[in-house]
Amino acid sequence: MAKIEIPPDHPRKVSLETREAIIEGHDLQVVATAGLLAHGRGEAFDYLIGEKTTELAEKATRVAVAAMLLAKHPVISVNGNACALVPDELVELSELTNAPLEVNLFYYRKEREDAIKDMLAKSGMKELLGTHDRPSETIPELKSNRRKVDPDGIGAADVVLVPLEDGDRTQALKTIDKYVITIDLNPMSRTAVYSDVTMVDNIIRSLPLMVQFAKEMKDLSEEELRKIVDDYDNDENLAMSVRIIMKNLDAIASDVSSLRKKKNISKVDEQ
Ligand code: PTJ
Repeated sequence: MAKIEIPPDHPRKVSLETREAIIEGHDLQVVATAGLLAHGRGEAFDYLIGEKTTELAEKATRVAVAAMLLAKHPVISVNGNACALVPDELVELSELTNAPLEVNLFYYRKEREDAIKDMLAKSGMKELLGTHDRPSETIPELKSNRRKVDPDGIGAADVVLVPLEDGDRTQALKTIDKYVITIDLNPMSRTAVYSDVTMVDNIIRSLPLMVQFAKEMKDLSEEELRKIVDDYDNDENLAMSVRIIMKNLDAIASDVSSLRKKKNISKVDEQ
């Protein structure tokens, strides 16, 4: 399918380009069809959060990186959406934090696993755990395809980064005592609530920020990293994220003139 050209001055350029990356990923079988729906839900929450990294999300990102740097065996779980949107950053973060990449799909098909492996290889990935030709073990608490994990990866991990997850798996990973870090634009999702650290941010912003922080923080002492993690409260982070959404909605509802202005601007755009 031909990629559409988005004019450089289009007011929704970033959002449309991200959508194109997901569609292209779907054409390549990297993204599941349900991944298109998941992306749409993410877009809606991103709109509500203001389509930017909030101070809260920035703090959570710092905590997430500190936990990965402190971990004995961190692992980054990769699904179709994450791979399609930030393949380069997944590989870079994996190298910076010594966290292997493990493919773990809800809608498993071998063609998808192969397509994800190819896309990550193009971004410089050397090894992918969790593939069908590797040994596997199961998370007994889980019934979906995600129950299969790599014994050298998630099976042995103390800290797992699970971006854009479904709630069941985060809960299951918690019951087997993993420290779970996630990226989820919906602060009310089960994944967001059950995780130890939730970056309420778009993965297209949070992964590059994780890479930047991993570079900046890699020489911090264990004590300094531990303090960053210990001072953090994820429930507070989620409650405040919901408040940001309410504040944004309240600002729109109380400013009728800005809505009228927006409407007039769109009329001019259409001419
Ligand atoms: O590739 P697979 O087969 O493993 O399937 C991946 C999906 C994403 C389809 C699967 O994990 C799934 O169904 O996820 P859910 O239950 O739809 O949850 C995805 C969550 O990610 C939702 O809470 C969305 O709001 C959120 N989300 C979607 N896009 C983004 C996002 N959060 C951050 N950045 C995004 N770009």
